[in-house]
Amino acid sequence: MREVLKVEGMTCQHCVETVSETVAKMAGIEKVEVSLEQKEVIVEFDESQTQSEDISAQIVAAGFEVIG
Ligand SMILES: [Cu+2]
Repeated sequence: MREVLKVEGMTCQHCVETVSETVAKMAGIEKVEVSLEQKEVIVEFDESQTQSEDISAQIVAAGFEVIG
């Protein structure tokens, strides 16, 4: 499953790395790409192991805002 999340609050490359690492270490994540310019997190994951809500929750817990 591929999902594009709109994420607010990323201001620099360090934020991008924080979000990437936070998502990448979750179970079931196959691929994660973060675009600072587009304010997007593109994630591919195994739906049997995680849900987009769980991914959003982890991003929020890391200090960012997920829109929608
Ligand atoms: Cu930053």
